[in-house]
Amino acid sequence: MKLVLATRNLGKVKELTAMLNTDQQREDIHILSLQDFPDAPEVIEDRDTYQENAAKKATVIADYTGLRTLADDAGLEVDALNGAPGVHSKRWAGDDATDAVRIQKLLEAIEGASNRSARFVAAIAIAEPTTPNSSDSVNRVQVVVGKCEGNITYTPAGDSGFGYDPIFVPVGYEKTFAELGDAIKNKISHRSEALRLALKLL
Ligand code: ITT
Repeated sequence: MKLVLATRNLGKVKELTAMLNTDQQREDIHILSLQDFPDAPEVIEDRDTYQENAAKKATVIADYTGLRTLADDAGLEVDALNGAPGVHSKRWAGDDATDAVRIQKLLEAIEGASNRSARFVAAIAIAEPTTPNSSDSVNRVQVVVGKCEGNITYTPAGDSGFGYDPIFVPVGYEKTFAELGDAIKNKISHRSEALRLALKLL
């Protein structure tokens, strides 16, 4: 079965591929990514929820490729910021911000906060392409959600993973995702929980 990963985030491609190949042992799935479709349209993430953004990305790319497509929309919810940056995690610090800039802005925003609890949330959508004679768009996309609770550190540590991984310590651990490395992150992360649920749909 062919499955397109509708993401331009290479950190996500790496994690999803590793989880599908090793942890979930889905050798039956032939993984393609947007690198295989360089002219695929850019999908604007303008919805209010992770679920809606993931569904939008998956359906647009499924229709473009004509193949079953998986999309992931994720974010970090910080309690001291009432859940921000949340669904706006990518653009929160400006369109062209780097991971380092996003991290710095977050650490400054919660400087002095005693409650540093937070969670990663990931929605994964799986969409089927529209078939020429079908008007049934109701059931062609399914969405699941995974979460991972943790706390924000005072300084970044570690260099594996991507995004906010250097400042997020998952509950039950004393190191950041970026220090713990891919093998542990891929077992306990928001994305791994969502992927486990998503694979039940395939
Ligand atoms: P695609 O839409 O192309 O998939 P993206 O980078 O725009 O990639 P998201 O909108 O889903 O991805 O994620 C928004 C940001 O949230 C992302 O750029 C990271 O900074 C952060 N993020 C998401 N998942 C993360 C993870 O597992 N670890 C650390 N940061 C993460």
